[in-house]
Amino acid sequence: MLVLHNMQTSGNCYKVRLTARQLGIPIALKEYRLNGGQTQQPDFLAKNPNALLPILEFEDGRILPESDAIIWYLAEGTPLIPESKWDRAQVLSWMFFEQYSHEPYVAVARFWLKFATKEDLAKKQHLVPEWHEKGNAALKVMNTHLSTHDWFGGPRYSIADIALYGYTHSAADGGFHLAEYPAVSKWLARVVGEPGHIPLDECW
Ligand SMILES: N[C@@H](CCC(=O)N[C@@H](CS)C(=O)NCC(=O)O)C(=O)O
Repeated sequence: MLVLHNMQTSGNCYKVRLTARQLGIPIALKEYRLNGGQTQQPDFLAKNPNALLPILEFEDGRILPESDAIIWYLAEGTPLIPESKWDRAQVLSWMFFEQYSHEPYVAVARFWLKFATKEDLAKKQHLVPEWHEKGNAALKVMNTHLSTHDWFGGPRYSIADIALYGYTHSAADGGFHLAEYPAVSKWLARVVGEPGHIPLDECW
């Protein structure tokens, strides 16, 4: 069976759990503690020298890192990746946007503001305004797109929506005000209404 090396609070790991659940793909979880230091240990570094979760481990020992690559792998050949060449490119375009323009600010602000100790946050406090400025810019781009589209990767719900949902739904934890983005708020509700949706904290 596939094994997801997972941290329950991580939106990047949640993307994989959500995709697997909606596709009915059985996966086992190996759980890591937040701030537990396990990703720095030699046994983990042998699996992912980049020291990050999630990773997907195959029965033959192959390892796939990077949340968006993992959900692409799981969703290949399913309705969660559109068939048309243009729509597939749209899915990738939004997934790259998520990794470059959204996650580094929206997810990082959430991590430091919600999960870090006061002492650790104090060392990063000077970065909070930049995280908020760039995170809000990403939310504005999403809101503009969603003002004229229901979904990100073409005419249907896809892994582009899952990739962006991973941290957008919990953006308030990072000090973002989703009420300022009404089209994003409506899209979040549409995502929750998709068959097989599970919340981030759902036990496996
Ligand atoms: N681009 C990577 C980012 C992964 C990432 O930032 N993972 C964090 C958790 S969300 C992590 O493993 N941090 C190290 C740790 O917590 O030990 C992805 O999308 O998978």
